[in-house]
Amino acid sequence: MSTREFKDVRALSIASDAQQMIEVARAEGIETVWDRLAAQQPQCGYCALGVSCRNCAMGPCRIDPFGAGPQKGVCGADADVIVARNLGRTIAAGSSAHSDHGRDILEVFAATAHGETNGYRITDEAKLMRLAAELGIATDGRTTTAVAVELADLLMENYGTRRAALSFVERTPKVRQDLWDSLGVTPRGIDRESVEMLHRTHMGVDNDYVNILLHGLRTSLADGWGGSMIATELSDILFGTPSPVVSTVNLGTLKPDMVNIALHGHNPMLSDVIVQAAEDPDLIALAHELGAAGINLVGLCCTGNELLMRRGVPMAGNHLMQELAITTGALEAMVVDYQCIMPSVTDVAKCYHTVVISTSDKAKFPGAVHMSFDPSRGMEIGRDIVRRGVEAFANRNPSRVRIPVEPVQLMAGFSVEAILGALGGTPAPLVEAIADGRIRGAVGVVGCNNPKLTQDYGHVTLTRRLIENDILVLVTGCSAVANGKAGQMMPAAAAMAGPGLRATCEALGIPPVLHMGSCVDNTRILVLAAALANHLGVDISQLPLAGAAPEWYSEKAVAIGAYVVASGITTVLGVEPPIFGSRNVTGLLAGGLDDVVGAKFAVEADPERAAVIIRRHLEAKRAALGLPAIDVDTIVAPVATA
Ligand code: BF8
Ligand code: SF4
Repeated sequence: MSTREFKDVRALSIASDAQQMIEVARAEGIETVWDRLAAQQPQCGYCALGVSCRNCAMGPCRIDPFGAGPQKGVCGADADVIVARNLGRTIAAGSSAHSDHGRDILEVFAATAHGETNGYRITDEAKLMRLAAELGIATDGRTTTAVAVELADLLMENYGTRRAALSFVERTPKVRQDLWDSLGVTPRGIDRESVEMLHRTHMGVDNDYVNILLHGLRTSLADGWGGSMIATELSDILFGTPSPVVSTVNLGTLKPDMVNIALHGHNPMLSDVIVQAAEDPDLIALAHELGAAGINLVGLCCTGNELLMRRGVPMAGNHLMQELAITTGALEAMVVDYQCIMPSVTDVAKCYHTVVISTSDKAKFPGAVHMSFDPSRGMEIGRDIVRRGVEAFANRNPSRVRIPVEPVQLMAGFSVEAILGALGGTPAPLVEAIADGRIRGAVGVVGCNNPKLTQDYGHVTLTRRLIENDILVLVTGCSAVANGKAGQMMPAAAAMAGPGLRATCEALGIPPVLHMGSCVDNTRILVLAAALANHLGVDISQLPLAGAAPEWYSEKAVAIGAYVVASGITTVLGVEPPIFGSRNVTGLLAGGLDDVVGAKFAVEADPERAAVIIRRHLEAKRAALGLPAIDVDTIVAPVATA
């Protein structure tokens, strides 16, 4: 690596484990995501504004944002069309990623229903029956298998062109369904909307930026109320619906005397079997033979969240920790499925004894061992993977093992079922607490890490400001991991909350920051929002709710933001999306959309100011509902001391 001025690690991450391991990587000459970001500077200004297009071979084209150069691409597309098309394709990619994950779960569910899998069963039969009944499938006197087969068929139809609306659209308030119908954005088929977006954004199809953006909302809704929701619901049925569980988080979850295997990616269908396989006495005996005290599984990213939520598996870290987990020298294997897995992990692994094991035929990694996943031999493959990890322990160099911190405790497992259970089976107590002002509202703080921002600072700071102002925070994905590392997710963290939220949390024994799962589990937040709206007989957009993605990076996050807004929940982004090259697109998304769907986007990189935007928004919603509200002009950011 070339000699370069390194930034102070405190500017890169607020997490001590990350700071220490970045120093180790630097000392050992191991390149990380932060080094590559620095090497990419300056990044392309046209792309950052969204005004470059390479959709056809007459291009690539770009629009001069200062007005001096070209204002149209070769085909005649202007900045509005180019920005809208790029955003539309981003939403389609994100929606496709979630929805294809949902399809993989659905296929395993269908195969399990037909008795064709090994290592799987219907774990939550009651949820299966509940869901089937909700979707109009007869359940009385029928076997689990018969109901599961019919449910699988019905949900498969949701992917294609055989429906006028996706099944789960019915979960939204009628007034929202009517609104979507009137706008022509009711999602019809999960695959269909993404394919149609690719069609519309081909040269010379949809040349109206408003029309493209509306279809962008429809494409995202096919994710939120479709593919992602199917992933969540069926994962619960197959692997169990989460309930509160205490576990640990950060790189301290790696154990110096044990075989450490990290499960990284997004889909629980293989990793859940691996958790079972790791209990195999023969494999544990093999670990002992090689001198290890046992087998320690940890999670990374959303596969980690899935396992944490359902099985209490410790969480090693969020997105920016994947390379650093290897630099501990204590990781025998990193088992990856798909999404958010940096291609660089195999490069870092080459500097250690770590084996990277890829498992999905749609996600191969040069330098990894590929062990193709097949649900008909699930348990056997799970055992083979764990054995591979155990065998790698023999190659460990103990002098290179550096585990930087002690783990921190966190509570996870807040499915909607668990939250309603804690409330006594109905949203009424939560509604009452919101109505009388003990809780001012609820905010979903979700999404990724992005090396452009100090890791975890946005998540942790925004969350702190919200809870201290009596706002309940719901977290998923990499945000949840950040909050967990910062100690915001144990019941004792109620002491950090304002008096109303604190009293409510203490009465229920819950933290003020509720871990609702992986990124596909953002649909749990949608379901909860719809349940609150239906309970009150109002639209989702009338509720004192907001979304935030302080450190987002991925196309999936764009799809999530779009479906949250299209569902009526205003969302604040901490990283600029590439739309600012079009004043019209920006104006619509950050302004006019409020009149269309009752919610809009805001962009604010400073979490202190984002907290102010959100608090003002919640109080305005409270006032409109006739609830006691704080004068928004009195809500201001703390004066910076640095
Ligand atoms: O789906 S939050 S970095 S790991 S995209 Fe990825 Fe973002 Fe993390 Fe999970 Ni979600
Ligand atoms: Fe250029 Fe139009 Fe082709 Fe895009 S679609 S590359 S703007 S000619």
